Amino acid sequence: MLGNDLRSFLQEMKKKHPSNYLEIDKEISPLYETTAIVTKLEMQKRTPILHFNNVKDTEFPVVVNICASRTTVAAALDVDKRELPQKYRDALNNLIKPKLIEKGPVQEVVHVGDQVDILKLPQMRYHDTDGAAYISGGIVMAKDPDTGAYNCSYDRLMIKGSNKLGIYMTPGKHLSQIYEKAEQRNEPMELIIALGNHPAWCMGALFIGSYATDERHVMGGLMGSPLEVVQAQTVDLQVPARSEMVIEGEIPPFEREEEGPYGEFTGYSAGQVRRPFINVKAITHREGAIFQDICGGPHRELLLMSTIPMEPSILDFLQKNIPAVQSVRCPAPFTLFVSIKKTREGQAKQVLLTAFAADMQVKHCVVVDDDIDLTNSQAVIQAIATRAQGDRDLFIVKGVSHDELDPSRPEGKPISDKVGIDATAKPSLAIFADKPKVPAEVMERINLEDYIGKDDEKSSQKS
Ligand SMILES: Cc1cc2nc3c(=O)[nH]c(=O)nc-3n(C[C@H](O)[C@H](O)[C@H](O)COP(=O)(O)O)c2cc1C
Ligand SMILES: [Mn+2]
Repeated sequence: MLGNDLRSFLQEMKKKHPSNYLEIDKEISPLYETTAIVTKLEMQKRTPILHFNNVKDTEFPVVVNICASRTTVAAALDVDKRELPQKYRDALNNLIKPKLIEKGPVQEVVHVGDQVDILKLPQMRYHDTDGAAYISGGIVMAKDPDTGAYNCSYDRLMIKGSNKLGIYMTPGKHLSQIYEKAEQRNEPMELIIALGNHPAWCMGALFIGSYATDERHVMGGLMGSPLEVVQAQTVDLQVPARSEMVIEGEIPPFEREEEGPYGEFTGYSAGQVRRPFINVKAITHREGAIFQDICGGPHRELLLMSTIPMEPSILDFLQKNIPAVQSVRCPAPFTLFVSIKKTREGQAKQVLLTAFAADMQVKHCVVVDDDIDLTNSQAVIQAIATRAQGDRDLFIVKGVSHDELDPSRPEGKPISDKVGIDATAKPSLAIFADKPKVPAEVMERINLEDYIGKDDEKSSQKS
């Protein structure tokens, strides 16, 4: 692992991968300006870590794009980017519990009660439709009131005042399930928000899978050593000892306030709705804390943070059930491609049903044979065109519980139709229509240079 917390990781990146790490001393406003820089770089297909040393109206420097490139995340975990999915699967099969220690740097500075002031943190606004400044780069941790098992997730936090945050918990996801249990007991749900985390912790927090799995164990698995934690100051929870900053608080039961609007990963703005909110009880941080931010909306970091953990988790789940599954890819929100080495009739439909069970976010799923390269979306579309028939190979399950952020959902209902497409060759790839090819002997014999000369700029021009 590169470094053992965010700041040591950044130091190592500066030394070893300077082209992927830009430090900016010029003053920048948190009002849309960092998003403008991220957006302009994305237009050039660049996603370096950006470390803004001088952010208007706050003492805290801001880092964004910590997980915005596979190369950076792979470097953080000390693997090549091609080994990243396997590294994640290995972690899932080697979970490591956190280790409670006495003291941690995250509590070098402690603000409790009246000293709490969220308005002193960077007030990040990403897009013109955002209704307020938001904190979007924090890992929210809470525990099940029955079992004590922790859950980790990223949840957008709307700054509502010096000690109050709005929160968006997707109905059906684990944090909302814990909150429902707290409400059934008429109790507040305590939580902590860890900000400024090593990429291994970020990736672990986003594990997709069973409610019972404590994502901190996945973080341990990714690091190959336990996540160190200390006791929080004001709530009965543990906090990561080496995070840059922690916010502690609780969500009262049954109370609601307006939250939103907010530009989301779908590329659309989610509207204002009455939702639960957090009363903040403490903010603790390291000396010279770095504020980690993730650009809200459809930016590279958010997409990658979701897909890097999602693909190996779904692949692991599918292969444990159906070994014929070869690989998976999430090319866009709510969309999954799966490739299989088909061994039985109807197997692709079995894979589709299993994929819908693997994660609530899977809305459209396409299964192809393993001769199709899933990183080539054009090849998948071609397989649908040439190997599928709508009547035989497409099925729809209507009205399934789904992410309410899908702007095409029926008005006011967090449901969606699940669409499965079996785009495998029938009855099997081996006896499907012949694929024309130039005979191997001719391919070998013909030397391109003998006919068209050296591959200069003119001859390689794309049509
Ligand atoms: C940057 C980022 C922001 C996110 N914001 C939210 C959010 O506001 N609300 C939410 O429910 N999920 C959000 N998610 C998705 C969840 O964090 C993610 O699905 C997580 O794995 C859910 O945890 P669970 O499986 O334990 O329920 C976000 C993800 C990322 C990467
Ligand atoms: Mn969970």
